[in-house]
Amino acid sequence: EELVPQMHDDLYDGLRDEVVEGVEILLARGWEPYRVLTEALVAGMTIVGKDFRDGILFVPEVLLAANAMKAGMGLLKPLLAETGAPKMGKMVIGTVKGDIHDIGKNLVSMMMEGAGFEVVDLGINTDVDRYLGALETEQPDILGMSALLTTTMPYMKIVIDTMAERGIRDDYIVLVGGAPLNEEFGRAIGADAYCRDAAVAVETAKAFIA
Ligand code: B1M
Repeated sequence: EELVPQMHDDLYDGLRDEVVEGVEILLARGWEPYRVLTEALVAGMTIVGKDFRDGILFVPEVLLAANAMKAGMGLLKPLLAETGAPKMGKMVIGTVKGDIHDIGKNLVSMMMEGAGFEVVDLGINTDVDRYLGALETEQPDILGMSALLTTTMPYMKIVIDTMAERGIRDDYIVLVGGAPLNEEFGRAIGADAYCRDAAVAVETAKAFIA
C-alpha cells in the first residue's frame, strides 16, 4: 500500500486537503474506518511526535499536522458512530487543566459514541470545578480524563481527591488516559482504570458498565 506512507508524509507536512483525500481513497478501497484511523492517521501522528520531541518540528508545524489529522477524523467520525449500538451509558470527558491536547480525547469520544455511549465533551483545559459541575448536571456513569503532559497529569489526582472529599468518588467510574500515563499512575491516583488507547477505553467502559 503506497498511499499510507504518502499520507504520513502529508500529515507531517500539514496538508489538510491531501490527508482528507487519502482518507476518502482508503475508504473507497473498502478499508474499515478504524483501520484508516489507526494505520493512516494515528501512526502518522506518531512520526510527527518523534520529530517534535527531537526538535526537528516545532509547534506551528505540529499544529498544522494536528489540524490535518482532525480534518481526516471528521470524515471518519460519522462512520465510527453509525454502528447503531444500543445505548450503553454516559460519559463526561475532558482534557485536564493546563493541557490543550485534544486529539486523543476526541478520538476516545468518537469511539465511545460509536460503541453506543452518550458522550459529553468538556473540551480542553478543564478545571476541577468544571468536571464536578458536569458530573452534577449530566449524571454520567463514567468520568474520563485526558492528559498529554507530564506536568498536567498530576491534576487528575486533584480531581479524584476532590471527588472523594465531597463523598462522590464512588458514584462514578473514573477512567484516565494519555500518552505519558501508565497503569501504575492510574492506580496511584485512585482511578478505576488507565486506558492505553481509545479501543481499550471502550472495552474498559463496557466491562465496568456490564
Ligand atoms: Co504537544 N507535546 N505540546 N502539542 N504534542 C506532546 C504530548 C509531547 C510528548 C511531544 C514530544 O516532546 N515528543 C510533549 C510532552 C512532553 C512531556 O510532557 N513529557 C509535548 C509538548 C512538550 C508540548 C508543548 C509544551 C510544546 C511547547 O509549547 N513548547 C505544548 C503544550 C501546550 C499545552 O497543552 N499547554 C504542546 C502543544 C502541542 C500542539 C498545540 C502543537 C499540538 C496539540 C494540538 C491538539 O491536540 N489540538 C501538540 C501535539 C499534536 C503533540 C503530539 C505530537 C501528538 C499528540 C497527539 O495528538 N497524538 C505529542 C507527541 C506524542 O504524543 N507522541 C505531543 C495522537 C493521539 C491519537 O494520541 O493523544 O496519546 P494520544 O491519545 C491516545 C491515548 O493516549 C489514549 O487514547 C488516544 C487514542 O488512542 N487517550 C485516552 C488519550 N486520552 C485519553 C483519555 C481517556 C482514555 C484514553 O479517558 C478515558
